[in-house]
Amino acid sequence: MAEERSELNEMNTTQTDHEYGASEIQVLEGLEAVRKRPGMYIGSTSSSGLHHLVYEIVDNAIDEALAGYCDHITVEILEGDAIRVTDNGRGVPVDIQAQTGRPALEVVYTVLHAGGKFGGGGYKVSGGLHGVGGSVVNALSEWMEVRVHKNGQIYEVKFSRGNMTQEMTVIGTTDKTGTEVVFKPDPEMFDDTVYDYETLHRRMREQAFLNAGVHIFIADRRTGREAEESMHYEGGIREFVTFINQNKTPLHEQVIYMAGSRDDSMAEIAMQYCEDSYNEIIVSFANNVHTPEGGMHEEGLKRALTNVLNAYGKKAGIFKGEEKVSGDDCREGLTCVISVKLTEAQFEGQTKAKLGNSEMRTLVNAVVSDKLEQFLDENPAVGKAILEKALMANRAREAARKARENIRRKNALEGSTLPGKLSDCNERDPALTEIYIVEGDSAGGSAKQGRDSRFQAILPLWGKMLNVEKARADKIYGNDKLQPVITALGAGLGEDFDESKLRYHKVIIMADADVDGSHIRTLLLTFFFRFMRPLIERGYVYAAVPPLFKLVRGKTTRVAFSEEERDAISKEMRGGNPNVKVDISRFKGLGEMDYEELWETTMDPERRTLKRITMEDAVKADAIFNLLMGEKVEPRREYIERNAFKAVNLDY
Ligand code: TSJ
Repeated sequence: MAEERSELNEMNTTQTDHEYGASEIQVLEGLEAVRKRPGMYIGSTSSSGLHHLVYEIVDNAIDEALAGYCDHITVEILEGDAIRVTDNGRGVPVDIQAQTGRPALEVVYTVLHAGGKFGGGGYKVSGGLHGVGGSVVNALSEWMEVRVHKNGQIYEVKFSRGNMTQEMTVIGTTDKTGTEVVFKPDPEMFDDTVYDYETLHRRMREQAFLNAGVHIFIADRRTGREAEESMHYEGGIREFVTFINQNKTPLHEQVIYMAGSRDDSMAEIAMQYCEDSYNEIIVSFANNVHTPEGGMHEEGLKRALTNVLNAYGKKAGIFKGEEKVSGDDCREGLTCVISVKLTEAQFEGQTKAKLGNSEMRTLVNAVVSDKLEQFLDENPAVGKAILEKALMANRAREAARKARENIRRKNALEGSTLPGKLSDCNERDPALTEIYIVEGDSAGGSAKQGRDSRFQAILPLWGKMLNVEKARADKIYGNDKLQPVITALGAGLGEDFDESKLRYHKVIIMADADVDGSHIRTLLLTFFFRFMRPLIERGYVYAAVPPLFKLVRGKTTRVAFSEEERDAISKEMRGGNPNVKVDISRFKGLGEMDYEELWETTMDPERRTLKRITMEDAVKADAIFNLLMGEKVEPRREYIERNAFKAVNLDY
């Protein structure tokens, strides 16, 4: 029977007059569709899609935890970049389903959207971006094995590229219950099949914060990369806030926690202000899915926060006369995590990362209005500190506006002069021009010599950049490191940003693949994200991708952008003869390349690679920046050192 089924899975779809039932044809079409258009199911076939496979599987275990049957989840990266996910839940059901006549365990992996269709007892709230499950991962895996511990027995089923290669078989006995899934992503379906431990670790930590009490263990078992981490937070999103604020000084010790529910939905909010931050960090989730573009739950929070703080300022006699504070004032220095759970989440926006359900605005607004007022009444010292901070923000914003007006007036009188360090290009049409923002003096020199001055401008940056976190808009306006960037781009910043004045339609960050380079990239991206966001939203910002290796054989020189490419080129240059000598060296930085090399590998539009910066990249940079820019210096150093190498690909 197993063989017949795999034959069925491979048969041509036109062959319909067959002895198998219609439901099985459905099975075939389902998984073929996934392999034909994988992007529809997992977003993309890049690294992000590859990691998405793991989230899809883990989401099932999280569902089991939310249903109250599981409290330990293990995620392992195995040798060869296979993934194993194990939980101690009830185990996927193994009984025969009436509709298909097959064990549920087989159906889960062969029918699209089969997950959650049976049983029906669980409260299904978790779910990946696209709400698909084990069958999609199965379809995109070179092989996959599932073992279920249940009823004292171990059941096993195996697949290859979505086709069942071993039907459900009892392979032993057990005294435990749970589900184990092992899969190897199909190299035919993905650009790259190497997993990044930090990416998975970050996501699992997030899930551990969002699902208080669940133990999540993650391990990298690949030789030379061994790592592991155990995560478990009884405090849930309260501890998430503490984690985000770890390098900052809280304005009040206790994290404010608010929760409430209505019908089938619930909302939890945790927040804390920091005295040494002027930045707003709101991290929101719907059904455990991150919503970096915000949405209705964030709107509910903002509305309630502004109303409650204004009412309290008046009531507690903190405001003088007609004083009041704006929404922005109320969020300066705020770190807030919102998590809502609802039955039919609607994800909207460009990246489907924005929550559209308006009932969540009502719910979060109600919870915060009610609980925050109560908290402030019970903790007047905290109330006073928060209101005073908001008032300070209000005054600073006034001062900043005046400073901006002064500068505008000055510019109108004198005409704005371009920065002295800028080597501008000849072309004037922004659609045809690009600017390289280059780290370091020597690299700046080579870039200037190597460029095509008809359309490429160079702006070198050096020295430590301003700590954007601590600086308000007024300080940034006058800062001598960022000022040249602002004037060279010519479009202003903040509320005054005017895209039509942008002087270059490609803004290219060119920095080394080392710690300092990643620092500069993070700073610039964070700066653009906070003060020139349309620049990123409209796709004007790029990262240059300099090569990592240089290979020389006699008079022939080639470069490689990765270790894999280096090895391939080296083999090619030797032409199969191991005795041929190819000299391989590593570029330690941009400064080591002469101007011709820099032009050929990194700047020539015909030959270079540019990576367009997405909002997702910028959001990540912003988050890293927050982590890096706290008061305490040591954790920051360690963090940069640990991640410096990865920052090469902006893969934070
Ligand atoms: F993705 C997946 F399907 F492969 C998968 C599912 C992967 C992993 C790691 C875990 C799971 C999973 C599924 N863990 N626990 C469950 N539970 C059920 O499927 C289940 C068990 C019992 C009942 C019941 O009503 O008795 C219902 C369900 C949905």
